Amino acid sequence: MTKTVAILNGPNLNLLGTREPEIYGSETLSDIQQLCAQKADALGLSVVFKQSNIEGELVTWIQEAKDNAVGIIINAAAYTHTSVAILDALNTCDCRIIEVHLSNIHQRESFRHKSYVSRAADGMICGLGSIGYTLALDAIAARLTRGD
Ligand code: CA2
Repeated sequence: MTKTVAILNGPNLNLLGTREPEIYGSETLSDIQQLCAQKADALGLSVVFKQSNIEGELVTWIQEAKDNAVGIIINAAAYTHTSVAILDALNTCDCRIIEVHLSNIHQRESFRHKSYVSRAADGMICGLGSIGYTLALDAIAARLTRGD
């Protein structure tokens, strides 16, 4: 059976491509979803790609991924910097967790420098735009191949 990676996106990422291209690039979230689907296909993985503006919905999806996915790629957007609920949910998961941000959060306002998600993530990729998502898929595939 094909192994599934859950790619979860937080608030306002549905607006990608409509504003602030200098920070987030000009691709839409649907463009990123397509990139991820192509990459996953090449790696022999399947992806579930979701976005929500609601913190609790993201928590529910993390709980679902805990039982169904071999990895979680998460861009929790602004909840990255605030959400203990998302951290607690991630901490229940045994699968690989990669945190992704389109922008380099460390070059931005100081309130973006703290990430609750990072405390649960195996690794974090930021500042590389949409490529960060495909690199995260590569990282999960490599670790599955190595068996660790
Ligand atoms: O760089 C990232 O991927 C972020 O997770 C994006 C979040 C931000 O709060 C994080 O600090 C870093 C914001 C997503 C909002 O995206 C928009 C896209 C277009 C127009 C308005 C917002």
